[in-house]
Amino acid sequence: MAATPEQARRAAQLRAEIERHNRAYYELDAPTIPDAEYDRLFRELQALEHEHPELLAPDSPTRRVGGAPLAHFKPVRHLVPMLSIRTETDTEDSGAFNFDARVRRELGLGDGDPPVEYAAELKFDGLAISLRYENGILVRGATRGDGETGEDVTQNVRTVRAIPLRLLGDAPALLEVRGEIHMRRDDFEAFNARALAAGEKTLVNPRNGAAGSIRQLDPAVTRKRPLSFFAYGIGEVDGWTLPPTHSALLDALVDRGLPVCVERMVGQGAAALAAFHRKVADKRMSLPFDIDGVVYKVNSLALQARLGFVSREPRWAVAHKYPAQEALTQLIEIEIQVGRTGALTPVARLAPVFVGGVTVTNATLHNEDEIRRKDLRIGDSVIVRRAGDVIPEVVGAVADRRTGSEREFVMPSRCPVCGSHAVRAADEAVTRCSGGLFCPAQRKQALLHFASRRAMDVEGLGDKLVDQLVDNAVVGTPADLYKLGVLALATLERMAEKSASNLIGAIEASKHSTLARFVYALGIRNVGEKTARDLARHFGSLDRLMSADPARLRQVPDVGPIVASSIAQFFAEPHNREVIEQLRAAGVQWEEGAAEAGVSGRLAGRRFVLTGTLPTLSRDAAGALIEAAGGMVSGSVSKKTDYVVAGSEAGSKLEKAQQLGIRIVDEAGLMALLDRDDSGESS
Ligand code: 5U1
Repeated sequence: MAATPEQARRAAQLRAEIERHNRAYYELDAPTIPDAEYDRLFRELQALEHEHPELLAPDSPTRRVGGAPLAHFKPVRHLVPMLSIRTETDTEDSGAFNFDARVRRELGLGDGDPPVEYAAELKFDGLAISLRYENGILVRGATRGDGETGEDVTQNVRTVRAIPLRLLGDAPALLEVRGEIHMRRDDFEAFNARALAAGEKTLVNPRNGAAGSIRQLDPAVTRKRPLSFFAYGIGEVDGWTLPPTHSALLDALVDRGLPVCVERMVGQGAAALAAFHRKVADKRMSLPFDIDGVVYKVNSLALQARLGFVSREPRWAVAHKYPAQEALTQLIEIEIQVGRTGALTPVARLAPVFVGGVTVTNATLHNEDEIRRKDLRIGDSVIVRRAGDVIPEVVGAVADRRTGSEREFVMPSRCPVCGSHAVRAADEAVTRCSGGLFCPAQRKQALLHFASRRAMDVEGLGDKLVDQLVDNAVVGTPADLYKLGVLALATLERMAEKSASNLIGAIEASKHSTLARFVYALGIRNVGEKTARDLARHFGSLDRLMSADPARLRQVPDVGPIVASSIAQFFAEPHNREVIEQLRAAGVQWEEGAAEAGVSGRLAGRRFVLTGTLPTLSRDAAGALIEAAGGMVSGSVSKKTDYVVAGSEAGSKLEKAQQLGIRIVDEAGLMALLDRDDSGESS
């Protein structure tokens, strides 16, 4: 059934409204309706067109979905060539002055003549495109190609919502609009975040994102890419009297609904251009899209015609570039840096490359997941980016350049500084050195924390002194503090004898502490003051705490799996245990108590060793029962052992217990002990 006039009117109204929203979004950067409402209008139009195909106008926004994939792009001849632009790389003002001098010479202007009027714009970092509008309708989109012949990318161009499918107002018979397709940085980041979450390939940078998207044979792929567009010139025109200046031409394009960037100006002479170059340089980083320079153009179209071209470059325009923000170099090695907190950070060692105005030789790679995500291999050709004052970043690898000799990066299992185990918590991206008390990279941090007021409270041991003590190799670990003498301190800069003896006094005083403070002072990751207090209260003794496995640690209120494994890893590291032993040997002490559960527990303070297979209880279950009653379970038999619980096939531990005359019980005996404490010896 044919559409009613009312339906035809509604379709036209929807087309206009949807395109108005597109313009508001892409030209003015000011969305006028929520996405859901936009989608509702779009679906309404789609339904009308589906029911009445005669309503499907060539400029309908529903055509933005594109057609079937192509086998290849058809060539398109540009009757008005798409020219390239001469580049001034001189980063100083001279770029503008050189250009002005050339223009004045070509125009035969002398010193007494008035300044030339120029238009200045941004040079977008994207892909040049030519859009052909016939009687106001977009009929073709073409890439620049070699300037004479480009590729027909109409299907893809139609999917770009920033490009109007129909011009506003009275349309010339023919108007070719030239401009740049680009990708905003926020769109690029959002796209990559979504791609990452979906396990899909990410885009290397906004420019490659834009160029790669337009050259996709399947428009369905292009449609999913968030592309934007700015017009900056024209090609073939028919049926339109051109305005007298370039700036007025751009205004006329705006009137016809084309997005033109608002960052542009008209000024007289070179000084105005140089000022624009500097102003844009200052705001370059805060622009929502990448630019690689600014463009200066003689504003008068008549003067442009007089100046003409030289080897495909107009004499009336120049691009005044900024230092490149990206460069290609080689990833020579990935090394590990250990931070003050023990984080192992992979760092890219790069073949020196000039980028963003400086020579870059290193860039942080953050963590091993980041290396996997970017699929970086040692030996790769990589793109390095340095935007403004931002730390250089390795954007990605150029996989095409691989030779096969590249190596995968493997995170080391030991800290490269101290050799302690490197561990990565299940929920963390960062790998850390577990030798917090011992590792030279963490020394200063460890000492400052150890000496801090709420830890061991060594008054007078601040940043500067710790720097000196560590830098002069006077102190390595907290245990070394207790070996310090006035003489060693007096060798330090600005250390008077009085302050030295005050410090020695403070160190001496700190020997008498509490278990909670000491545990906190160890600087175990995820163990703050409260957790340290809870641990001290629960275990009552450092030995009990040090021998507790994660399951046992989790019995402490508020200690979850992450904290428990931090603690267990810390005490599992022999380097840390050594320093703790040295601290105790130096006289650091506190009053120990019974384990919390053991206050009323029958096995408080008793040491057990489990060996062999018990008839009903697993080792873990038996251990948990002992510990719940305040006892301790250790792995080896010594004179300090009170009981050995032996099951079937008990081996050397049982023999040793017999040799040492330690009481041996079986499972039934253990159960009796749990009831009666002191009895239950097996015969
Ligand atoms: N803004 C702007 N970019 N851009 C690039 N204008 C402009 N003009 C160009 C190019 C290649 O060429 C014309 C000067 C022909």
